[in-house]
Amino acid sequence: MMERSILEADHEVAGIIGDELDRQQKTLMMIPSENYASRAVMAACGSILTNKYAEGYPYKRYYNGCENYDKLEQLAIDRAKALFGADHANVQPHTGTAANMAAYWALLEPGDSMLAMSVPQGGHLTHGDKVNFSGQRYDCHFYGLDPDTDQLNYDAILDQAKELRPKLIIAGASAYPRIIDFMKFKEIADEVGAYLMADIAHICGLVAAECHPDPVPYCDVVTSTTHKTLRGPRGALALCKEKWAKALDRAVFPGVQAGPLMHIIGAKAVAFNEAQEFGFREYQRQIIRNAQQLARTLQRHDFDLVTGGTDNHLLLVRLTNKNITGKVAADLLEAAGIVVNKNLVPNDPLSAKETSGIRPGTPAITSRKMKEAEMEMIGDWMARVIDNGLNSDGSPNEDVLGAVRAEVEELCEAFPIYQSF
Ligand code: DSN
Repeated sequence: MMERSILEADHEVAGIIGDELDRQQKTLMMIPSENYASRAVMAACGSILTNKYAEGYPYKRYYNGCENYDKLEQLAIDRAKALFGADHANVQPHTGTAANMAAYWALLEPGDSMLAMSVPQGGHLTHGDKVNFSGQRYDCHFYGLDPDTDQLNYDAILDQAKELRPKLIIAGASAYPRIIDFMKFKEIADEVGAYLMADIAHICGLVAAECHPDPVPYCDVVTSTTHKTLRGPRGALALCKEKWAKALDRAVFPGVQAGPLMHIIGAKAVAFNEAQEFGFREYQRQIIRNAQQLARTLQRHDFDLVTGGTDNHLLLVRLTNKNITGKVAADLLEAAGIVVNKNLVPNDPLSAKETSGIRPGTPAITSRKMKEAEMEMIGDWMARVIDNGLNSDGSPNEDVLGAVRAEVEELCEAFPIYQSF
């Protein structure tokens, strides 16, 4: 039984994986929080490291037989610290949510106040939204964007912070196309005596490659996922100043999690190493150049970009002038082989299920080695689909969608992924 391949052991699951490989190969993955992990990262994820319990931390485990896991986790920790220049790293959080939960657990008591960006303005569910544990366990308040610029207004955030005197300020977003100035956030936090945390899940690779200002010198804790721009395995990490090291470690284990996923920690170590390799910085720069080219192309087709462009890996497109919802646009684009997600735009009159916007991003297509010329083609196709993808009776225009899909597949074939699979 142990020696059978997945094809021999389970043709149903193997079949679905095969179909998914086909989908990933033949479509443009433009959800900005997704990426293609390397074969080396996936080799660690799919390795015998999955077979072991290793509760505790390196050289302080609750299980026997951990000698290799101690070395592995210490390697991942050392690589994370070196990559981000952090005093301390915890590489065990299974998800960004767990990392954030542990950060709050380390810094706050239940009922303490925090100030973060609201979800409708581009923040994240785990930054205090009322439907999330964070909003239920803590006293959460929100800053938004400047109504004139749709960008962070640090003076307004300072005024709000002075009024609220929160114990924690969170900097970080999941749908914000501009630079986040962590130094300004630190000034605000210092002025009101708050702790500062940054959640850099989206921009982690950009930060590691010095293509985005670095939060580490300014923050008490920095959390991130590892699978977005960083291109590692699906998982997370938390970095902190030395003074928080013990509290953070205790918060992750035994506070929030029990057994660590050692195969994923192995894959994180691989990813941290890849992020130090020659080529990673250029990859991150190209992500940004591609996003900016896509922005220019879409603007040529009269698309309204929130903030008028992008400094990072994603665009937020307000579709109001195109008379189409984010949901319908994303579904039409998917039918044409371009996979983006619908997204709320600032002050969106529609619900999160419909939305007035989409949030395309370039990390995964840049991993395929696509560049500015391809971004122009993709921008043209997006315009064709959104401008002409519906018939006058509201049904999908199969001719337009089919024609674009054929061109998308041709492009994907020219930029293959996982060729040896
Ligand atoms: N789901 C992630 C994103 O797409 O931004 C954030 O958790």
